[in-house]
Amino acid sequence: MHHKDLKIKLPRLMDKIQKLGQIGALPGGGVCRLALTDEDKEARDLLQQWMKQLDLEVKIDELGNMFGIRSGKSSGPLVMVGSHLDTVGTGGLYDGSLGVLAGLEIVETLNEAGITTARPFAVANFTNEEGVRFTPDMMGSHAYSHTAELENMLNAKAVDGSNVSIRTELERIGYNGQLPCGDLELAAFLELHIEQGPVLEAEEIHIGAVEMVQGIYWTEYIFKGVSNHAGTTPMPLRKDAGYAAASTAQFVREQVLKTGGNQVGTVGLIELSPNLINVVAQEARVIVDLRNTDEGALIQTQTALDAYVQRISKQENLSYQKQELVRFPPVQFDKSIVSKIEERARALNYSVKRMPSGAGHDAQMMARLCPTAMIFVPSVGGISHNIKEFTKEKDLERGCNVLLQTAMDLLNLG
Ligand code: HGY
Ligand code: MN
Ligand code: MN
Repeated sequence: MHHKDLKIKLPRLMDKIQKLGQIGALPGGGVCRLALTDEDKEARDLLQQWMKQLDLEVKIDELGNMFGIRSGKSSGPLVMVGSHLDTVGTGGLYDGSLGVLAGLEIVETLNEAGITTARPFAVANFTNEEGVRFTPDMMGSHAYSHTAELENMLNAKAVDGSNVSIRTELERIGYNGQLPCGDLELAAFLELHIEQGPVLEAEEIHIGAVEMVQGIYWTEYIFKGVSNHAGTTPMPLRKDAGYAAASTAQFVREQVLKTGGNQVGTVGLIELSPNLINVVAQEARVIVDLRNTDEGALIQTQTALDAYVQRISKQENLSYQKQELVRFPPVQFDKSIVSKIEERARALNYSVKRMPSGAGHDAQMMARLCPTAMIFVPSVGGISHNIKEFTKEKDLERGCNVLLQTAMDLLNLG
């Protein structure tokens, strides 16, 4: 059978999505599987079980990245598909999970068809893609692609100030593997992912052939003032860290709108201390997420923000600390694979459009290592990082079929 007639089995894929979605399930729907928590361990254990049932060789590397390997006729560089099983605290069933489970579905489809591919095939689950419990995000693929020092990643401390690190949590859940990080030689990497934005749905297009991922900057500022009585302290005498944090969030919005174009900016985390109604905050922690497809404009926006933080600190008689948590430049995907995705989508009579990714993904790290590209499927209402995240089954099927066809093209080069 020529691989163009191969199709995945949607009920089998949906069954895995539903089963995995029970791990870390939130009472009102959605999931919470923060990196290296018990819920992440449970999901990893289930993935290992599925990989072994499919006769994949399971390998786990020093950063807990997981790989299920299916041998090919040659033992050379392998074609890898994958994504992540960790989620944000208000996650959905599809962000990350789809890319990993679609890889397993491809293996089942090939096994059923009795196909041995020229190149070996791997399905990957990367550690801590979301970066919400430990920064930076895309951590596992970041170290895999040798763009981050493994030791620095292992020493990363939890954002919530609890005294746990990636290293101690990997040991605790038993995923501190032996495989050197980045050891598997790759011929190509593909990631199927929900769009997490409104474009495909709005334009009624089935498939996104993703050309690039925008640059991402995460910066932490900690303002230090003096806590004081909210009633008795005259305004000119206050050293109010809370005010500096709030005005920084206001500045981010104003500056982002001034930059225009594709610039976006978010202040999703503000923590005040002591965080009490009638106490002027002595300390305020703000983490700012800036993104842009245009690196020059992103740097300009970040520079303006740093200057503002300096000004407001001086004006309010505060000191402050700054930490650069993430500095990921925009990444272009492999043009020939993007064209292949377009071609395969059209051959399956799916509509397809080239587009950038607003969200960060493991593929943006892997693109520095080997020819890489991504496939998007529509998100209903453009919603993600929200328990209401939803993608229609037909769209999941389309995305998985395009992944299968594109992977087969790459697997049979040899
Ligand atoms: O931050 C991101 O875009 C990704 O979800 N980690
Ligand atoms: Mn994701
Ligand atoms: Mn995400």
